[in-house]
Amino acid sequence: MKGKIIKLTGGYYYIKCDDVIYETRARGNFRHQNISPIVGDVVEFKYEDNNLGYIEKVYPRKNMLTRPRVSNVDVAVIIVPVKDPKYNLMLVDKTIIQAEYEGIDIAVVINKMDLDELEAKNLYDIYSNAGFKTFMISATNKETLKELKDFCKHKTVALSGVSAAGKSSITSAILDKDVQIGDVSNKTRRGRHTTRHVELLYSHDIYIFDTPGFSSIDLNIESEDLKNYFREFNNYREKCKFKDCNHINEPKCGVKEAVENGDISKNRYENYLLIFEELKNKGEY
Ligand SMILES: Nc1nc2c(ncn2[C@@H]2O[C@H](COP(=O)(O)OP(=O)(O)OP(=O)(O)O)[C@@H](O)[C@H]2O)c(=O)[nH]1
Ligand SMILES: [Mg+2]
Ligand SMILES: [Zn+2]
Repeated sequence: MKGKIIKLTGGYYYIKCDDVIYETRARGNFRHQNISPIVGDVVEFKYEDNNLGYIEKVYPRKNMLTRPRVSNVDVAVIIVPVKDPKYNLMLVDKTIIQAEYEGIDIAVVINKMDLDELEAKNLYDIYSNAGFKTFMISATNKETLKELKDFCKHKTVALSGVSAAGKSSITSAILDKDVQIGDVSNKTRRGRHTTRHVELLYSHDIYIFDTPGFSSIDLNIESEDLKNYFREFNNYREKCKFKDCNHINEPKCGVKEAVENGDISKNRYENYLLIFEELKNKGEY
């Protein structure tokens, strides 16, 4: 039988085939093939009554993300909370880089706009000016979700963001489903890591990967390649004097000029510099 893995917990894979969910295990020999099935994979599996099923084969993946660990994604949607917890744009930019690297479409969702509208608009401007499809919403207010819901139609959407960014709230509101939602610690203003496993949830025409929050991401790219994953640089790099300009210390740099003119967000550019240093130092060890 052929189906799609929608959940993985405790060594069991839950596979959706038509409208039935089968509980299965991966066969041991997957280890030798250096492939382990992940949520989102389309697989071939055997299932006999009263017996646990087995996954026999993983079909080729269209793409995959490492954080969150999912495959066959149409769009990576990065959830950025305005407040409670405060956004972490370094993490947002790294998540974007990973998706750019994998060639996956990206959208940015500024959530919890009810908590600080001015700040929400500020964040919205950074990411929409950089060239991303950007939404400004309150997951707790359905009225603000219409546009995002329309965008998700007929797609498989992978949500990511820190704990309490609102991933499960958004999943629940868009799919009209009960999903476990956490809260924010009074003391630290951070989330409690309520969602523990990746799960692919769906209604008839939308698939959403609800995923656990994460607060760090390890990029496996060369510092010299980093500039290719900041899409807004593309509009200005022709003005750079050097063809292989990294837009850092080089003279006559179109990107730096655009930052000074306010055409490229300072915030994004500063994160570029920090991530570049990080990748360079990593390469040296
Ligand atoms: N004020 C406000 N609170 C929100 C909004 N969206 C989510 N929350 C609250 O934020 C808290 C965390 O929401 P979740 O949906 O559980 O967050 P999550 O991203 O799934 O978190 P993890 O599963 O821990 O990664 C809950 O108390 C939500 O009610 C919003 O737009 N406005
Ligand atoms: Mg959650
Ligand atoms: Zn340059």
